[in-house]
Amino acid sequence: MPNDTQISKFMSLVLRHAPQDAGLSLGENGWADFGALCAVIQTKFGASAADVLRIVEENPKKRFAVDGDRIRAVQGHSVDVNLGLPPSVPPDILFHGTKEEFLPAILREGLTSQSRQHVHLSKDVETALIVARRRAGKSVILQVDSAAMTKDGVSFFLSDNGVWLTNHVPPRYLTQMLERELP
Ligand code: HQG
Repeated sequence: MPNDTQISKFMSLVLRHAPQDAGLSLGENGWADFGALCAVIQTKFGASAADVLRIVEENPKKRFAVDGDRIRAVQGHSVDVNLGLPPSVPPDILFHGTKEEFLPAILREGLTSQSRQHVHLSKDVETALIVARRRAGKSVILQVDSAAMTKDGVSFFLSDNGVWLTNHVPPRYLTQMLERELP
């Protein structure tokens, strides 16, 4: 029986970071050939195309999208892809969950995309806390004044799974939330 989490992690690796590891390439807007990916997964994990479709469907964060004979990760890429998302107007405030150890650099340079293509922002504190808690150490939540950024002409993009993306958040738009403000 294939392990869904292992397969999902492999799909994230291939569709976001290293398509060449599976002998695949990402085409326009990050789409890859669904059949070719399934063939690799069949060999590596013994899982069928139906398993892959189920994993896409059941993925708790809806990380993947299938469209006919193609599949892509909806966000989180490190490889240079243009997802083709139109700019969207975000809620007035967005949130970013991170670790205390990154704060000095963040308050100096702002939020930068690091190894990914975008800075990832959450629509609520709860989601931002989940993002922050993926890593060990003290979690910190930053409020992002997305209304002011929008007013200043900065573009935001909404991924298909509800993550807000932008290129850079300069420090002047960031406010650290106090512990007592957190849920
Ligand atoms: C930090 C998961 C130093 C940033 C989540 C973060 C998300 C800085 C880390 C998605 C910095 C980058 C993305 C600066 C930012 N100096 N550190 N100037 N600017 N950082 O993983 O937001 O499960 O690339 O705070 O749910 O943690 O993969 O970004 O701690 O949506 O689908 O550098 O990944 O989704 O880490 O997470 P990441 P992230 P998936």
